[in-house]
Amino acid sequence: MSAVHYSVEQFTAFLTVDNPPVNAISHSVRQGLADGITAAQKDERVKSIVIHCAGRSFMAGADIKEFGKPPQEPHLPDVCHHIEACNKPVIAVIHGVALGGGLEIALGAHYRIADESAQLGLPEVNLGLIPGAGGTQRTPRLIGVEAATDLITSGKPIRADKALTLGLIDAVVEGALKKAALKFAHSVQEKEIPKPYAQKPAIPSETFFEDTRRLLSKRKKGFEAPQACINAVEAASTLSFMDGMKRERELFIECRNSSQSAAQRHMFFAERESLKVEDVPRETSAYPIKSVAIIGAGTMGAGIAIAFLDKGMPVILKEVSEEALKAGINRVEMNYAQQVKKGRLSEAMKDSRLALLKGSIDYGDLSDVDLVIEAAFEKMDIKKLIFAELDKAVKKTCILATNTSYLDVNEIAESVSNPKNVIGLHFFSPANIMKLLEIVRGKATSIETLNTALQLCKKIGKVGVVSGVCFGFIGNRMFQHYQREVGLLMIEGATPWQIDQALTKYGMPMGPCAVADLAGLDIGYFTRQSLSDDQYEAKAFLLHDRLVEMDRKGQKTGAGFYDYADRQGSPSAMVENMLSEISQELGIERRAVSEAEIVERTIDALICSGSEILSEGIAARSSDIDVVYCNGYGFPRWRGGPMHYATHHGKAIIRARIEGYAEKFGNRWWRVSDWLKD
Ligand code: 3H9
Repeated sequence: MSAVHYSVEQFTAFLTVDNPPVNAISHSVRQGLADGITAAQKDERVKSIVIHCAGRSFMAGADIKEFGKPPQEPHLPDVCHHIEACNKPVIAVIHGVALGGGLEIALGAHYRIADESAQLGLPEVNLGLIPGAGGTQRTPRLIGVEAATDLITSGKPIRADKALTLGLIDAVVEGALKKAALKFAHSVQEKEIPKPYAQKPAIPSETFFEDTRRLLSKRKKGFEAPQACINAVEAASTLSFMDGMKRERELFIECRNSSQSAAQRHMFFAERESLKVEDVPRETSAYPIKSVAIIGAGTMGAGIAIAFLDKGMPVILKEVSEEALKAGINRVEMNYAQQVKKGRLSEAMKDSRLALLKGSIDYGDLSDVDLVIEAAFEKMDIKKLIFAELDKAVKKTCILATNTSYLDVNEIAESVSNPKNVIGLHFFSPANIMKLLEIVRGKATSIETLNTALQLCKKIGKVGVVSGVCFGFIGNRMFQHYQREVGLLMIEGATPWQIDQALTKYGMPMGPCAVADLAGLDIGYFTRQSLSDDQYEAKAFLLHDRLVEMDRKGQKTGAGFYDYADRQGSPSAMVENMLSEISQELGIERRAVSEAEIVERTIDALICSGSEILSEGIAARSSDIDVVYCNGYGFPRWRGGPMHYATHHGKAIIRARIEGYAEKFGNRWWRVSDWLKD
């Protein structure tokens, strides 16, 4: 059955695309549109043609699921040409979103109208692609090179009113869309068909393309697609339309076949898959969450509060004393004041958000909230006491969540009478900015509680991943192994700056030693105090611990791995000497460590522990681990996360390396689990 219906009303042919859920332009949509245009051209009753969509939106772009399969004719650029070449006026009528190929179809039409809620964009760059159906050639001709470059390289959609101002659409319409579509169609059916794409667009300045390339190479470091986007837009201003289209096609195919695009498409689906839990069917009920209390108003608690206030949810911040509470409220206020100062938020928005915030030092004030998130000290005794207090104070249906990064959620749940309502909600700092939310499912957590957390995650705009209970859950457990190899490489001969350089070259936004300095070396120090020697490789952290003990705790104390005269930091001769001493104490002869070894051992450590996590069922899918690493730990998205990287690089190669490490260093940490054997 065709995904495009043909009907005629009042001299107007309606081509209605109906391909739920988002009207992705699959083969059947392309064929249906091409056939519909041909039919309408021949249909004597028809004087104008409307392309519109059923369901919640206009077309959200090419069907990404078809990438990687053999392409089927008609290709999307040809469909757009066919629409453009039609001798009757074609009007695209947009509601919801018009994205990627969806907007390109609309650009092929002679006119575009949209309702007020519509959003239009070319997000291909987020998938490692460029717009490949004329978007890079028609957009600059319509709205100018600068605005088009912004739309195409940012990938961010714009609202209908802005699209109208830019000239991307012809009108914003109110009321019933079909009626407005007919009215517009009647108004243009006797007019000459516009041909806006004949002229080359003017170049804003001689250095525009070079400047933009330079800017993008900094802003989107490591990503190839933004550069391809700018090359395609440049072609629009130097070549004829048809030659520009050819150049766009070449660049599109190059991107589509690249490993970066495969990785970014993998991430697109991984982020949608991660909130699907096998034993939580769609019909599972969820508790309504209309208010939330946060226990602990430190940096993390305040960040979580902001994440909820930003979504218009009332928050009670609970602290142990008036003084601590005042400091916590101040953290939230300061954050909003900064946002206003930077022009990101209006004064009125700040006030309306702060009006939703209350403070308390009394558990009795939490009797009515729907969700409590505990963000207190990372100590089991403290957490148990808090949960026992909460058990007495909150209503029966209240969800009790802990933001612990490492501790046993099952043990915490033992402190309450209804452990079914207990769950881990592990936010990443700063909690109002970082996208990742690890949802930790305890052994008693009910599917209703879990489903509530899954729904909540979407509501507050986070990317969620469900983890089972283990020390550090998915992210921090793996990170500890990564840090272990960093520590071991240092005592074998590498310096912190050499390690940071190798890993930033690999694509990490910061090296692990610079990250540790930024977060504060004391954080890991306190966590390690609670571990026994058989839980971690103590010698790998000797330098870290000694630095903390001499008050070199990182940026906040002006020194850590690096010396900080400024935020950049510089290599420290003292740290290098300390490393030599540690190596000598351990009887290790320092040697030259190559960049390749640094990358391989640290990334292999992530993959090795990730595959162990999968074998134990802590993560449901390897792609969930990728979602954690790309959204919480800055793993380069264009590599698709450590597990995608392993698959792409070759599991057999990684497996052989791990077997080699096991032989050399022992199999305490280096073990090949099932996922790698697969
Ligand atoms: C392109 O157009 C290339 C052309 O320039 C050139 C070609 C030659 N295809 O996100 P949601 C699925 S590249 C296939 O949860 P929301 C999605 O996987 C494309 N499937 O909903 C999910 O499936 P499931 C450029 C797609 O309301 C379901 O739809 N376009 C596509 O939060 C619901 O999605 C883009 O990059 C697709 N294009 O957000 C737009 N899009 O239910 C990508 C979605 O099985 N899409 N699905 O998990 C989006 O940004 C969001 O999905 C959208 C809806 C805003 C549309």
